Amino acid sequence: MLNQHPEDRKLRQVFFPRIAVIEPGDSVKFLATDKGHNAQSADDMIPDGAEPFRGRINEEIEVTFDTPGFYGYQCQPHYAVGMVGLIVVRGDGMMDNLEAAKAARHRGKARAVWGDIWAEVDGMDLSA
Ligand SMILES: [Cu+2]
Repeated sequence: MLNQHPEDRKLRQVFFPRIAVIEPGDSVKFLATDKGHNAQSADDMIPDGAEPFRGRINEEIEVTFDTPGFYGYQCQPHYAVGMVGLIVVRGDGMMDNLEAAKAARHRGKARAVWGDIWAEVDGMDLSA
């Protein structure tokens, strides 16, 4: 959770990296490197049966991901300026919620950032 992108200083309020590809059972720790941010799963952007997560501001939460699929998340205070990210958990059934996650509606700059993220995902080889 950063106030400024480490490689493009014009970009403010970012998760870096904003896409993480992991395996079932892996954990992700959201580091409060800069203050004033949180990480929480986005409504309608996690697989069926997966647990939503929600950290408090400045809280470093560690989340274990067991269900394959696409998990959108965001910083609550900076959602509208596009502070969002994606975790991809590979494995059987991982593609089941891709279209639903892509179909989630967004506002503000989050809409453009999600467009960029999905374009990046479309160009990735996610097979094992
Ligand atoms: Cu933030």
